Amino acid sequence: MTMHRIYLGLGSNIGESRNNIETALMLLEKKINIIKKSSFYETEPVGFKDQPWFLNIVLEGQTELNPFELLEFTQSIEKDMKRIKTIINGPRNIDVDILIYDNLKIETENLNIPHPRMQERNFVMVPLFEIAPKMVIDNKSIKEIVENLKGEEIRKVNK
Ligand code: PH2
Ligand code: MG
Ligand code: MG
Repeated sequence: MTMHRIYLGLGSNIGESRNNIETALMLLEKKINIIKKSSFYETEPVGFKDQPWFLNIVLEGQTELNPFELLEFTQSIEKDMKRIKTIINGPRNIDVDILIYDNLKIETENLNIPHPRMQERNFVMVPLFEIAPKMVIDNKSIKEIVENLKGEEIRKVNK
């Protein structure tokens, strides 16, 4: 019964985004022991620009699920929440992404860990830095990665 250390990123920009993320957190707790949660952040859309800003958070958790079971679980939550998704990088009511799973590297068609684009994304790296300021990713300190981010705007929500 080994516990695995995971980091997930959650996002929403359709409907009541705050409620959507809170609902997803509640559902995730069925199989994930949530250890840390970042603040909520309002974030400028990345990729497809002509859409509302997102609300994003990152969490650290522990789970017994293997990576593929975890993917199935996170996707079942998106399905249960009747995920509305239009185009790639477009608007969605809920998105749950696996960022990190132990020190594992996985490259398959459906699952890539660590999340391949996370290092460039303010909406992932800034909340991740908040909850894991000592983290090292690809031999770089997260502090260094965050200090060198360009790009999209991100604002911490004060509540
Ligand atoms: N998710 C995407 C594409 N673009 N932009 C922001 N700000 N936040 C997101 O969560 C996000 C995005 C694809 O999942
Ligand atoms: Mg995503
Ligand atoms: Mg996703």
